[in-house]
Amino acid sequence: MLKKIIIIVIVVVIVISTISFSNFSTEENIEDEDVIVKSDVVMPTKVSRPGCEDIDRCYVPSLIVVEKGKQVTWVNEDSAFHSVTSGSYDSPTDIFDSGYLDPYESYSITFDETGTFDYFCTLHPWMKGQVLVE
Ligand SMILES: [Cu+2]
Repeated sequence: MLKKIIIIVIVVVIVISTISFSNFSTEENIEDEDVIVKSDVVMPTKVSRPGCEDIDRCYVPSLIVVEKGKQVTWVNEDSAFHSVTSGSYDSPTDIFDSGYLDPYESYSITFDETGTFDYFCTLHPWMKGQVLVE
């Protein structure tokens, strides 16, 4: 009987330590994620030359649908400067403007109003994207 109790105690201790260890690893993973910027939209390489608009890959994805109040993050993965500027090249709207984003720089905005927001790159007029806030 005593043997059984000892075995049960050992099993419980092993289970508890396994659970604590897995919790610890989860916390470590969250810390790692803070370092890496999670992108919703990417500016891929070579978009500083015309052509990406033909295959709809100047901003990827070129249309992003988000819920009202959610943040959208763009990451410039190209080796050239780019911007995320509201409106179109012919008529910018002054709602948001990232300014020139360095390679691997990110830009985030929270959309608090519903609607369709067109945006473009001030340096490369063929680069166009849309945010649909629902
Ligand atoms: Cu650009």
